[in-house]
Amino acid sequence: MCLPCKNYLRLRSLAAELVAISVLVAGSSVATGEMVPDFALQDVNSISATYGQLVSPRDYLQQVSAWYFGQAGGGTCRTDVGYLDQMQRDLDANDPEADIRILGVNRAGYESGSSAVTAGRDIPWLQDVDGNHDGFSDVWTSWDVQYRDLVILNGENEKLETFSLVVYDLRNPDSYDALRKKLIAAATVPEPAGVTLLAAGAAGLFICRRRNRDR
Ligand SMILES: [Ca+2]
Repeated sequence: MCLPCKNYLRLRSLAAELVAISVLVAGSSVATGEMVPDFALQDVNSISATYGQLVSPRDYLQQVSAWYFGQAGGGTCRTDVGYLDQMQRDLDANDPEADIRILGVNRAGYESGSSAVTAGRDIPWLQDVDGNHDGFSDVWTSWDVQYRDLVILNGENEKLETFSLVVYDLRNPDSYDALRKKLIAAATVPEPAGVTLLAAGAAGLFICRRRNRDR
């Protein structure tokens, strides 16, 4: 084979390797606004409505959902799940129209602590696995999350943001309120473009007027 041909084949092989590497790197993180990778994990919380079923984020399309990543066994995780369970009850009771769902994903290797973490709490608790035996929890890897991250998704399963309970511990009422407001905001449909709401007097009447009508 001629030298230019060998060089061409070598370059083509190198390009293919670079593409493969870039796909691996891209697959290891989820950017804001990007649809999260799908999965199907078993709900191991015996008092959850989906106990024993395989649960997927695609089950929550058309709803805002929030996914907590914990390690069952420690008191911190049990405390977090307690506050998230309280948040779910709070939202269901006071803002049912928002239809927000909160779930937990337990890191592979922490299976033995699940019963303690979920005792008395009925949010789904999904058990992650290490199916490819690389030593890392599969969904934790594909969603690129850290311990105590809460990933908020919109109704298209696109990531809105990651709310870290390490930074915003829910034992602090300000953190609890901040998360609650974020979830409600995520579930609130914005006004159509070009339309404004104008307060009309003390009666609290609102008039909807097109922004450019009087221009
Ligand atoms: Ca793995």
